[in-house]
Amino acid sequence: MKRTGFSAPSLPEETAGELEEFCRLVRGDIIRMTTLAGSGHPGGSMSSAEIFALLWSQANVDPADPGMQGRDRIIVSHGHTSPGVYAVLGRLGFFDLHAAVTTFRLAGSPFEGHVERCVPGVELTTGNLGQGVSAACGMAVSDRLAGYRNSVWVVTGDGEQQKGQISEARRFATAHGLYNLTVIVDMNGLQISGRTSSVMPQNLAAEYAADGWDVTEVDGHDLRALYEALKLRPGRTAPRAVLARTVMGKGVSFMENDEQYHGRAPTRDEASRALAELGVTDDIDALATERASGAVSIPDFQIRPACAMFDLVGAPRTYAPDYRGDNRSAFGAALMDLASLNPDNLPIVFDCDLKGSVKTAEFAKAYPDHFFQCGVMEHHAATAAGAASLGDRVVFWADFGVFAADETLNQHRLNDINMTNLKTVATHCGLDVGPDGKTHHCIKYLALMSCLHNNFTIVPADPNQTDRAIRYAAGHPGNFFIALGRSKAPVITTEDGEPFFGGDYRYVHGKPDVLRDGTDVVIVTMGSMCTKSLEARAILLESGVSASVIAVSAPLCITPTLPASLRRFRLIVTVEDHDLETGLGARLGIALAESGTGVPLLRIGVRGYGLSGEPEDLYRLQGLLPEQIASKIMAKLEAIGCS
Ligand SMILES: Cc1ncc(C[n+]2csc(CCOP(=O)(O)OP(=O)(O)O)c2C)c(N)n1
Repeated sequence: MKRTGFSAPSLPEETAGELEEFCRLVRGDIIRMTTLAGSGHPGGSMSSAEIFALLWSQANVDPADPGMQGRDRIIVSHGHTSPGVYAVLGRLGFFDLHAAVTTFRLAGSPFEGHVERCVPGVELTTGNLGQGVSAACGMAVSDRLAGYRNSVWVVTGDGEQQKGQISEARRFATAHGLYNLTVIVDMNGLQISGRTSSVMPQNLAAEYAADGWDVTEVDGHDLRALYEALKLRPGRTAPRAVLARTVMGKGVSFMENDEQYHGRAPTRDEASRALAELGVTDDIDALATERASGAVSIPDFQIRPACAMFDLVGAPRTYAPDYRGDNRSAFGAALMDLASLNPDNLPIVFDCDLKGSVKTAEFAKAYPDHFFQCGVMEHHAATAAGAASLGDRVVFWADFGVFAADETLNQHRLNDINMTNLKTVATHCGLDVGPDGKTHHCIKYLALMSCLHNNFTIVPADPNQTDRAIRYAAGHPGNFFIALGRSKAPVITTEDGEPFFGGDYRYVHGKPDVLRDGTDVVIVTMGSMCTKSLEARAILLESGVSASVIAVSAPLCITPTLPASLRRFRLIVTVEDHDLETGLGARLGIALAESGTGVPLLRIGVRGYGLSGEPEDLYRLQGLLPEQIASKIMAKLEAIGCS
């Protein structure tokens, strides 16, 4: 089939004929796949068939080299239409179609119920609706900065358009001039609960136009008309929305316009009738036998984790003991160092209207082309920044903790599943935020980040460790979440008065740092509580109690060596500016129980929501000041008969 790259003035007639036949077969594949699996989403797959077929057959993509540099990006946001996607990709030679048909939704198969990024030709795993347009924006951003002159295509459902994040993405695309972006909405008019117009009325043409997009309406089953709507138009001055009128279940009379086929597979009998209507051979029984035999061949597709990183992260800065600054400023300074060390491969930075507070303002001023203002659109920012990191770039997103974690967990989760490479810098974590009050106290970020499987969470203790942690994240692949406070963070020193995390100290993820050694009690702590714990240690010493203080910068990465090293103490204490039930103490408690340490544990942390007030006052209310920590430890020692 001839590939035009959408640059021919019209779809060549021969190709149009071939594609019509192609779509008939694709519909047969969708029926066979879903009936064999006994589940899936045939209705939307069949309404999107022409859109998928036209995009993957005509766009600048190569089945023999799906990861080709500078390729067009095709993102399927309504990921439940995976049968349609797999049928089109298989038929175009991205992989063996037979494997997709026989193993769709079979445990162990990469052909999962929603599109998966490990499958050749699929740019992004999707399924939780509403994120594809944001992801497309992120890819458009990183591809533009890489100098590619490609197109970015997104296909979405019309019910999906109800999701608010899509309106965020629309505004971002216009604001940042992403004119190579085309969103194609499969307007089949149905969703799970019936007609889209009655589930939630919407005027998509007006909404897209209001946000500055070019809007075209077209018959989504007419390949020639669809091509005309999608073809390249040099000199575009707006992103483009193509509202494609389609029919759910298109091609099979009894499935057409019936919402039950949104998410129900045809029965065996229905499948026979459907295949007969389509003129496709009914081989389902033979395929079912093959599927049940356990002898089906399952392709071993592996997801390619995004892995851009800087070789040059530079010499760390050392902040002297008398330095009075906050960790977020240390982040801003390290970011500027990284940028000046990598002028040809600058980091990309996303912001949500907080650049002054999160200390990316200097970067924004120096490198405006690499700085992406998202306004108050955190859901969009999280997805777009994650997707931008799939484009071989080091990407930072800095925001307040409550927005960088609590507000956007779902987006982080999709990034995590896609194995993106996003460095999220969450400032304003903990009660340390102070007077803004409880809505702004991010006190459960460890609980939230522990929902992810491929994430590195770092809680630096002071500006020196922050500097090194930022450089570490920029020099290592993977999603990072770096939790910083708001207040000035004293430089932590050795007993000799030298910066503890200065000089030759290098950040190693998961390695606890023994700030002070002692014999009776060990205080395991993190972030802003390191200083408070050191002060508590001094108070304890006056009462004759010798305490170790250990800083755990990676509280979600507690290795067995830590509990083993704590056996020698009479009491283990955790101190954290974080929710007591879900933080460091809880994590360490599990590790201690699993290792059979048998040493009593005292957890000190935040209980419930904080109030509005100066951090020191909020800490006092929660019993987190040094003298309070010390007296809780003394009381506990007495209770366990160790005073
Ligand atoms: C965030 C999110 N909410 C809910 C769902 C469950 N869900 C899956 S498909 C769907 C309806 C989508 O309708 P539409 O986009 O029109 O797709 P179509 O019915 O045409 O396939 C819903 C609510 C989901 N996958 N993601």
